[in-house]
Amino acid sequence: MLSSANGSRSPLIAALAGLALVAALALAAPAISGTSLPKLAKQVKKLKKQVKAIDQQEGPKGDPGARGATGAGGEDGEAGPVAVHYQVSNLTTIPANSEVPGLRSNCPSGMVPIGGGSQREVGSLAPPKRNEGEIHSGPVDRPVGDADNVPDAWSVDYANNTSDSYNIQIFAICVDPTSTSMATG
Ligand SMILES: [Ca+2]
Repeated sequence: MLSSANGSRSPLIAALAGLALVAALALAAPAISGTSLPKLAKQVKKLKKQVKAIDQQEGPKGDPGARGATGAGGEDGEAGPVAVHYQVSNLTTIPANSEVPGLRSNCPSGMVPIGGGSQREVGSLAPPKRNEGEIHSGPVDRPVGDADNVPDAWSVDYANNTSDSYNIQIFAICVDPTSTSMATG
């Protein structure tokens, strides 16, 4: 430690200064015996050496520095595969001149619908007429207010204002999501 090194150094410097003074006086005053000068010079030299050694002493290791700033985020990884599943309901008959609400196609457990709709049975009356079709089509949470509060099925309300009955199917395009969330407003 610097302070303790300085603490050890101070008395030595004081001694060195004292010896230097005595040596100077000895040189200036012939009354002081000349035979003591080499001895004094030797002591001064020795003390100088000790002072130098103290100066060269390494202090104790300092405290660790503050932690550096967080580095930039890494690049995004490649997109993983997306599991897509088409769920098609059984055929439902839409009677002539009727409206049928709540036709559904339910995604497999754990999957969520990202699209859907209705399709007429292949080979049934075609082409579709203007006065028939979906009144409403969209994702629904079934049962309403379940634990995840995220849609599980595709729902269609269908109207057939023609004089013919025919069959339709509801389809849902389902995916296995990495995460889901729901917000309103
Ligand atoms: Ca749900």
